[in-house]
Amino acid sequence: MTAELFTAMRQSIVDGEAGAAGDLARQALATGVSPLDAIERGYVPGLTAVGEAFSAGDMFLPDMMLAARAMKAAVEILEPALKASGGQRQIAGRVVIGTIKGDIHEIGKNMVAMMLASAGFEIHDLGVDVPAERFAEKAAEVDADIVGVSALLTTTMAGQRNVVQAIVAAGLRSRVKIIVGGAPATQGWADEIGADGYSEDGVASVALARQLLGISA
Ligand code: B12
Repeated sequence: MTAELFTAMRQSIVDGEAGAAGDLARQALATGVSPLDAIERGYVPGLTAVGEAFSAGDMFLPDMMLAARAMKAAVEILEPALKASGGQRQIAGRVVIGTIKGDIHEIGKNMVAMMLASAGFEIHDLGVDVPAERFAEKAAEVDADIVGVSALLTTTMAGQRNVVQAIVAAGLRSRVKIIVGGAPATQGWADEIGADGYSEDGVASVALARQLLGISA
């Protein structure tokens, strides 16, 4: 039963069991469950639960680290299938993406990068803890169409504004679209800092990137 599989996936993240998370990912692939469904309906709810338990003081940093490790183990197994499901290989546009300085959360950023890659975008992933100027430098170097900035902390999201400013300062603003995301970001925040868009997950990021570049679906 798929519902049971999703419940087990969620639990493997809550328990921080990388082995179990990986086994369930293999099981999903073997039984034809879509890798995207496995991530979004199975594993991500586990991370959400861990975040809530952390806020409530019922879980601690080591638990969150184990949960993240289990998530990575699952994503590693699902990634090839996720990428293969993308189909067409024509380059839809070049994207520079990274997590802003001071912030090392990478799971969501990696998922957005993966989804964009599977939709045909060329991805230049700067990793985590990336200074604002680095986004602008890389955008100039690869002639990026889109710069994506992830921030998961209320204390680091201000850095997304710095990226907008760095791109303006580099004289690139008219040819680069800037998108932001991460749990604290909203459309209102994107508007406030002068970004071109916000999206809440990987699938919506693909739609947003296509829309900004005028590519019909
Ligand atoms: C896993 C995790 C960690 C792991 C990260 C491991 C890793 N390699 O990434 C570790 C253990 C390292 C960690 C550390 C910390 N964490 Co933490 N962490 C989380 C947790 C549980 C899950 C995050 C996650 O991966 N979610 C799953 C992904 C798929 O979702 P997502 O990241 O939101 O991404 C999606 C969208 O946001 C969007 N998106 C994301 N990026 C982008 C970018 C673009 C361009 C676009 C368009 C869209 C987009 O699409 C993604 C895919 O659907 C969250 C809780 C939560 N519910 O968010 C806390 C959470 C983010 N952490 C928190 C905190 C406090 C910390 C620490 C400060 C704890 C500490 N005391 O040290 C440190 C900070 C370290 C640092 N300097 O960055 C708080 C933040 C509170 C706040 N409001 O600021 C949270 C919310 C937990 C909580 N409820 O208190 N954490």
